[in-house]
Amino acid sequence: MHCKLIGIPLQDGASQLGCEMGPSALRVAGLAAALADLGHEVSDLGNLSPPPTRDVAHGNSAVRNLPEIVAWTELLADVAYRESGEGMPIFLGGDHALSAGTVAGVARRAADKGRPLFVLWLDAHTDLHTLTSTESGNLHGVPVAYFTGQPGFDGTFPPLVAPVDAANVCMIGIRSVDPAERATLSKADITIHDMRSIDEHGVAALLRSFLERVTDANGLLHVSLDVDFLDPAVAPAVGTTVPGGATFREAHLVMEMLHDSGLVSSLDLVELNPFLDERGRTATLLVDLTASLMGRKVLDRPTRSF
Ligand code: DIR
Ligand code: MN
Ligand code: MN
Ligand code: MN
Repeated sequence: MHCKLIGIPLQDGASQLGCEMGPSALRVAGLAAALADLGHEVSDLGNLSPPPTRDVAHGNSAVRNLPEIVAWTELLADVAYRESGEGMPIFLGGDHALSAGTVAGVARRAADKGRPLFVLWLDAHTDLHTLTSTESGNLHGVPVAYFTGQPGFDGTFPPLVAPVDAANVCMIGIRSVDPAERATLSKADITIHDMRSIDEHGVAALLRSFLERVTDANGLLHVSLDVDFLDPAVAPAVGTTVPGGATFREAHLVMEMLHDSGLVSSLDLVELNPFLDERGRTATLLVDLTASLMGRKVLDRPTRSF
């Protein structure tokens, strides 16, 4: 596989500063070498430069940094479209607002190929706010609403070439949902597995049924991994920790099953805030999880054993 590392030094969507350093921390933790050791060709495309902004406004005065996020979304939709033509783009965040652009771009690519795009959203949060409903005003809380084509983004965010069907989105690890997000969830057809669901059924059963759907539809699969999917005890380097997250082994199992599925075509690694890390342990964990997704394993198993 040709892995393309694309650094996105974006922090305007989060409340705390520091995600801008995420791409550097992932490089320092050895991401390129870990992938090369697995036999992949690796191209590090460097960091994107913050794009120029223009005046954009919205009636909700709580919204923060809208011109910056709109400009990044336009840029990233183009970059993601271009880089998903060949190989596997790995987007190094940067806060989760970047997924508005990366998912929009890979969805456009999937549409070109005549294949449906599926999205696996690994996160404590559903990130389903609209510009109107967000109370914090932090735009890392809106990407899913945008790329699934919920109303309220017209006139600010770029028009979507190919909205993702909400029925093709699966969220795992959820444990913080705001009231407005709950209302959207009750209308949209998103598959959502909260932590209780993981506790009751095990993450493998939940993921397996989703991967079977992707397989049956001949879909492409984008994985968006927010650091706060993980329990803060193993991944402290994130501004929005929520207790009771995925364990080290649950997260690795997800990545190992994703590898065995052979379905993943693009990946976001987001919300890493190196300023909040402890001697690089969260960055190192993200590198190890990515290695599991890209084929590192303890013992060989028959392929497609998910
Ligand atoms: C909260 C927190 N739902 C908000 N969101 C996120 O600010 O809208 N935290 N995405 O990581
Ligand atoms: Mn998120
Ligand atoms: Mn989150
Ligand atoms: Mn089947």
